[in-house]
Amino acid sequence: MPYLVALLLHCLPLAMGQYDICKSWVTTDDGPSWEFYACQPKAMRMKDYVTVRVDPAGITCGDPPERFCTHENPYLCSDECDASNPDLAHPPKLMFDTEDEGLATYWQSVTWRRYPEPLLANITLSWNKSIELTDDIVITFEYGRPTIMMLEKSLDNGRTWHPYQYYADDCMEAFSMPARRVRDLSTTSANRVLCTEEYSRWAGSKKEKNVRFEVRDRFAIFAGPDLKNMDNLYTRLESAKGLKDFFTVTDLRMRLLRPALGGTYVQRENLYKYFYAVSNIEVTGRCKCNLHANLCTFREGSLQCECEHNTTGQDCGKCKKNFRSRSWRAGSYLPLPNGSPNACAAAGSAFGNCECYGHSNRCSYIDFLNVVTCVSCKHNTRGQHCQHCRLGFYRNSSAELDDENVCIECNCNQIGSVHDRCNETGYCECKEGATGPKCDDCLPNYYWRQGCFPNVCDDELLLCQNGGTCYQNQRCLCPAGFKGVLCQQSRCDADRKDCDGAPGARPGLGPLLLGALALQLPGWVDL
Ligand SMILES: *[C@@H]1O[C@H](CO)[C@@H](O)[C@H](O)[C@H]1NC(C)=O
Ligand SMILES: *[C@@H]1O[C@H](CO)[C@@H](O)[C@H](O)[C@H]1NC(C)=O
Ligand SMILES: *[C@@H]1O[C@H](CO)[C@@H](O)[C@H](O)[C@H]1NC(C)=O
Ligand SMILES: *[C@@H]1O[C@H](CO)[C@@H](O)[C@H](O)[C@H]1NC(C)=O
Ligand SMILES: *[C@@H]1O[C@H](CO)[C@@H](O)[C@H](O)[C@H]1NC(C)=O
Ligand SMILES: [Ca+2]
Repeated sequence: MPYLVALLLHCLPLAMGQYDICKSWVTTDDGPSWEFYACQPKAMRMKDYVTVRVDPAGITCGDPPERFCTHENPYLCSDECDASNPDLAHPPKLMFDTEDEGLATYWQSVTWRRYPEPLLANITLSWNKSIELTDDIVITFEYGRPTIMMLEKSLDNGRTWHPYQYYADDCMEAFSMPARRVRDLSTTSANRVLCTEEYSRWAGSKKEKNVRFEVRDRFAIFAGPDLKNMDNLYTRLESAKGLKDFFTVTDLRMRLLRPALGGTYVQRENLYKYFYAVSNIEVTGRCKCNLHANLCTFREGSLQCECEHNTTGQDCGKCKKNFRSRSWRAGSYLPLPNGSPNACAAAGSAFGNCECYGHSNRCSYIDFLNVVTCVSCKHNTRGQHCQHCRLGFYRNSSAELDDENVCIECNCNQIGSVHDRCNETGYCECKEGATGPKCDDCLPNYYWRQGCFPNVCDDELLLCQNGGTCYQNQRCLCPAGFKGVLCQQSRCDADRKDCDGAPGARPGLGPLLLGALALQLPGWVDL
């Protein structure tokens, strides 16, 4: 019973119902209408929606069956793990079930029989949805907490990972970090990643089972010890850079690096008492919906915000189609107590009739032209309504005008094209000899070398004379005894000793072609 009361008190401030409605029907002087507020879903037990992965393969005990003992009973190794027997198996899902009174169910690793090779295990939790932590992460270990472990988080569904907290019985030795406590952090360091020794020391496996990531202690830096001043916390979350993101995750990973040692050094003669056993991982948080939803539902295997304010997306992270007259913005906790919805607006409704297709949040009236025009068009757009693409960009024909991808960069080849602009289908204007949409190719009879140049020779047309061969259309490789651009000139002219045996052939080309070549090759006059 005392436990239950404590739990209720514990949950109270976070369940207090701030920002829990998105809109209400109100009556004003102009008649009834909707009023909109910033809103967020309730905090939930996130372990109910998680997928788990345990690495490396073969780290879960029981295949083959294995005996183990405990630190309390090191010489009574009668406990058995057997994956093929439901009563003796310890699969990962037992970290997320509901515990019956007094009877813990747990995932268990193999024992440290490969000592001194380290006993390493990763437990990765994925939600495929960004969630905001609202309470401590609590990991419960049976048979002792690891002497070294690390918590990591991802914000992008596991593509990149960042350290979240380090845990060791000796932080300096394990991570070369000084030991710190979250309680000692200040308002400016509330999102610091630190190493703590509080949850790794041996205190008997029954007495101290939990390893925490302290969300509450961090909130308390702003909201006071009982989290009474949540307004201050919300103000800080809104204004302090990176603070909101610090409490946001899509995935968590526990890296277990060294098991409990029972308060002493590793005893090689009995390695069956070293292993990891996790009975519960409690993660409390809410779906991140950018303050545009107060409901989050589990559909098709994923959490999904039920977006209001004419927003859409898994996190309500963009405006609905036809509601993009200004750019999307997250709702704000400020001003207190109801915040700002920053709702998406229907095209044409935002600023009289100045439509900016969602590429600008501002319009301005230009007095001497008597027009209202969008200011600072984003997404490479320009124009009174941000309806054109900037120079060097062209319209994506498969995108709506209010799409962020509506303007595509021309990407004209700098050498091959006349300038960096292109026509409506993305074609650049090419210099002589260049071709292709981006002018990065050469027309036939031209070769590429920092631009397109007309071919000097061509093997097919046999332009190189006297047995010369054409090298990359750029020049003729002449046999000994001949020189000139097309090997047309006998070396005899310059050096009479070489003349013997040189074929006296003269060019066999028709006068027409020779005339053309002469035009192309101004240096070549010796016919
Ligand atoms: C655990 O994950 C980390 C990356 O976060 C990886 O470098 C390491 O190899 C993994 N360890 C195991 C035992 O799979
Ligand atoms: C993740 O969520 C998105 C959006 O709801 C969904 O399209 C996708 O299939 C999900 N992926 C997995 C692996 O569940
Ligand atoms: C969203 O659009 C609907 C019209 O489809 C409108 O009635 C409603 O007021 C809009 N909501 C907000 C928050 O702008
Ligand atoms: C054009 O717009 C569509 C729709 O938004 C998008 O899927 C596509 O990637 C865009 N094309 C380019 C080349 O950016
Ligand atoms: C753009 O230029 C290409 C190549 O010159 C041409 O085929 C295409 O029709 C042009 N598109 C438009 C819309 O003018
Ligand atoms: Ca359990």
